[in-house]
Amino acid sequence: MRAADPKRRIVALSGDYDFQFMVEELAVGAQFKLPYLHILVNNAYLGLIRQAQRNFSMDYGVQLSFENVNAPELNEYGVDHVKVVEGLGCKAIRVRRPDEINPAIAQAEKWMAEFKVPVVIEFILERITNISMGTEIDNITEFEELAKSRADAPSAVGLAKEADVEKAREHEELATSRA
Ligand SMILES: Cc1ncc(C[n+]2csc(CCOP(=O)(O)OP(=O)(O)O)c2C)c(N)n1
Ligand SMILES: [Mg+2]
Repeated sequence: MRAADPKRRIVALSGDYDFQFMVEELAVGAQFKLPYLHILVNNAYLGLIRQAQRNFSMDYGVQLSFENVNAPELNEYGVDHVKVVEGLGCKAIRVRRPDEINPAIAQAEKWMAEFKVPVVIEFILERITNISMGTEIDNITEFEELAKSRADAPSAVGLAKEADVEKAREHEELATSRA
């Protein structure tokens, strides 16, 4: 895409596993100077497959986590994607907190302009979350209670301002009372 359109902003999005099985493509981006922004959402899991296995009470062969002897600071998130990306001639930044996102994007844009290579921003996510899904937009299954307060999802919603959470709760109550 970048080769065909040298100007437009390009953003790719992948999970950690689909990133790992196409990772060699990054070297091609470095080789031919094809800058784009790649967002990598890392839950150290084949998350969708883990969720599908719940019906069989299984959590088998879908974990990507392990203690990386070269990178203990990853806290058992396994592959050190930043080092892999750098090894392939590209640039990478790891983000753990929402307030790091905007500075990371600004840094990525600088690097793309300067080095003309792909830049990966890795977001470290919670390892286990169940995605809402269904056959129709009005037939969505929630696999767990909606997170309504900090206590429900301390590492996610807990980072939102309490006022925003309150607003979301009011909105939901209104929608329920209309239904
Ligand atoms: C080429 C290919 N191989 C295998 C699959 C089957 N598959 C669907 S989702 C998935 C796991 C993806 O894991 P990850 O990228 O970490 O995303 P997550 O579900 O954790 O967000 C796999 C292997 C596929 N869709 N395409
Ligand atoms: Mg994953």
